[in-house]
Amino acid sequence: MKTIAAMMTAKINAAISSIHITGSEAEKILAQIFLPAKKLNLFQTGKTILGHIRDDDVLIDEVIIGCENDDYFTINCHGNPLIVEQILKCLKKHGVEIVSPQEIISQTGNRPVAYDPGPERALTLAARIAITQTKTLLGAKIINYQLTGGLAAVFEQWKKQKDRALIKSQAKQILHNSAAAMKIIYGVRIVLAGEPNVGKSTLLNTLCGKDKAIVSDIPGTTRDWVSGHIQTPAMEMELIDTAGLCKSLSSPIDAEAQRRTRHLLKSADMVLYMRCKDNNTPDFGAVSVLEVFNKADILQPPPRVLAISAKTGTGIDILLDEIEIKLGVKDFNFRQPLCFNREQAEHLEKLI
Ligand SMILES: Nc1nc2c(ncn2[C@@H]2O[C@H](COP(=O)(O)OP(=O)(O)O)[C@@H](O)[C@H]2O)c(=O)[nH]1
Ligand SMILES: [Mg+2]
Repeated sequence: MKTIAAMMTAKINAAISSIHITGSEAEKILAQIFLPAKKLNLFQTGKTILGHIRDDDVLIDEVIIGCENDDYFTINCHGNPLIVEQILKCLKKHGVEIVSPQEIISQTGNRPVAYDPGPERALTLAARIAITQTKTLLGAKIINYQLTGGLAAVFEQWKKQKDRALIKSQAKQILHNSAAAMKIIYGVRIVLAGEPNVGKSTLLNTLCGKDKAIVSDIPGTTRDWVSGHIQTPAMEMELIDTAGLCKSLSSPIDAEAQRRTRHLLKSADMVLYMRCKDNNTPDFGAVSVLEVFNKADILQPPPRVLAISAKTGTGIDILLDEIEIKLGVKDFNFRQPLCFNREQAEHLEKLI
């Protein structure tokens, strides 16, 4: 097995960052770049060793090396992305291939793990990867539940189940509920759409709590799309403010802005269609649409519509609630069998 390493922690300034290295040459390479503080028996499984990483004779950082296995080590260095980068460069110089955390997890998952033998390993492995990617704590709960109850339990039942129709209907139900679970785990993209001047940029700014997009009463102010991330109780939403949809275009730049808006609309999990008058909502094809009437502080909304004021913030809490309801993530019960990645969902589709 070739020797690979990955940065396992985020690229931020923190107390500690962790690089994992594994492979047949891992120990040999570490011995070349690591100078222990005390001369001990080097690299005994289960031990941690304090020392320095050196690139030739230049000291990079004081680190603690954890010896997880004969061929698996963790380098726990100070949490500065510049230091991590230096260590990775040094490893690369010694022939180590730098890979993603997911890759190192799946590579090492191929060999026996003492506490997790048997076919459940695939699920455990997928969970380890997904847990590094989830955008919410609820997402982590969903993933972890699948290992004990959830998917693991259902697979056990299915192995003994003779009634194929029952398996099929259960699989369909799981697949259906998993759509919301995936949104909770990986987040959603919501595109703000509507005619110029309805308050799309104002809403983005209000939701993000920042002046991200330029607000003005001149129609066509927003041309390049602007995005922001916000967290609701269940999800992370990427909100995208777009150029207003309009039929009359005054310049090629406007035409390009419209083209980009239409492209973004296709990639959305949901369109938030904003308006300030009683017009019809355009057809957005298969994408789910939530309609909202804005400027309720100065205009009279038609009956039975979700009315807000992006400017004053009135109705914003209800709007966030409605978004969660529409996407099926509100008060989501994580204690149920759910797919937490695309591959699992594809397996279920095939099974059905
Ligand atoms: N009274 C009031 N004015 C708003 C509201 N939302 C936006 N506006 C105003 O409407 C104009 C257009 O807003 P903007 O966010 O740029 O609209 P966009 O073209 O859809 O992005 C600006 O003058 C905003 O201050 C609102 O809820 N109430
Ligand atoms: Mg705008």
